Amino acid sequence: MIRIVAPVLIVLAIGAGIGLAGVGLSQVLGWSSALSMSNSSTSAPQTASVSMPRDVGTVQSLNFEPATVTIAKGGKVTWTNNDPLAHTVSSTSVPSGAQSFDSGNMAGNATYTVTFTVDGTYYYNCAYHIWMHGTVIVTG
Ligand SMILES: [Cu+2]
Repeated sequence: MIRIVAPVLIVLAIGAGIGLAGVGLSQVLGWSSALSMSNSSTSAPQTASVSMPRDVGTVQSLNFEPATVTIAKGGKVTWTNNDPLAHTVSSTSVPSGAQSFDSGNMAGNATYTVTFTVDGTYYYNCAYHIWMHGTVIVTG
């Protein structure tokens, strides 16, 4: 019996060693992917585009698209009204020291661009349609 058990124990020991090596490898891989994730989130784009999609003036499940954008400080956001109905881009809350903004009436196909020089979170809505509201996040 002893002569049979000994090789089995050796096989188990080798298997455990490979298992430990595998855990070590996955920890290294997990660490490197965490690093690449933090790298990719450090720089926001300089520009973003937001659409008022067709029918957003009547279909309340629609909204500015995308409703939230993130840009770098000094960057620009351009809104395009792709709906036949008129809309506005009107700030409702801006960071301390930042200027409020209001596009006024935007007919179909109109565009409106704002340059953001103060970092922080800006909230805006459409003055005509209470379900239309968006957010601009400006990173420092
Ligand atoms: Cu609107």
